[in-house]
Amino acid sequence: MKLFYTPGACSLSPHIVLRELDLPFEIEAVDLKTKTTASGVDFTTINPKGYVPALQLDDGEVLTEGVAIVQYLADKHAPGTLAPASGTVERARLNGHLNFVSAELHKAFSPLFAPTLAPEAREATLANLGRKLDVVDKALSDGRPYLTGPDFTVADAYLFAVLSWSPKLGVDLVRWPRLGAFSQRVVARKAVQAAMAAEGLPTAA
Ligand SMILES: N[C@@H](CCC(=O)N[C@@H](CS)C(=O)NCC(=O)O)C(=O)O
Repeated sequence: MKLFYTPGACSLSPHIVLRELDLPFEIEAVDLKTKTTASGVDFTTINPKGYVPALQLDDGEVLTEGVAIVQYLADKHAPGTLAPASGTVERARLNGHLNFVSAELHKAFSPLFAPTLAPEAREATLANLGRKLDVVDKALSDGRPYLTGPDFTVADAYLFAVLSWSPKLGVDLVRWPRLGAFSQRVVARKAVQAAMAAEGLPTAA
């Protein structure tokens, strides 16, 4: 398998999952500006949508969409470990978290990546993002270490990847101490350290 990724992007989520599952895989970086892979291939020939992550399977099949990739990996390689069994209420809850991180939280961060964001637009973006952060912060209440309870799941890998953008984008997580503690907890995991090191990222949460 080969994961197409960009350092520190949302592709960090499947990267963490591949390492949590201790699977054999390669990684290849993608320049998102030029849409070119490190080996010089036009990335849009691999993922016509032009974004990471993309996972190329050993038979050449390419999977896209982070939430689909992480569920495929968990279900195929360690059923019931990083994702509860399909058809259970627990799995439906996990899907709810994955969908919230993808459709709500990830996309609430996105405008902040624009190099020129007017101050009023930034303020509105931060207010919207704050409401989404309130939701995940609440999900971690009652001493719950991870989104679905005591066990790390694929949703935590994705939440961690998205939260890791906060310092760079000037989002201070001090208002959400549970999210800061969550990031510290996740970054301490061996697989997360290995994924971040492989992407050339600093491992301080
Ligand atoms: N719906 C996609 C979104 C992926 C996405 O937003 N990727 C970003 C990096 S975090 C990207 O590659 N952006 C470059 C672009 O869209 O041109 C998924 O969840 O996999």
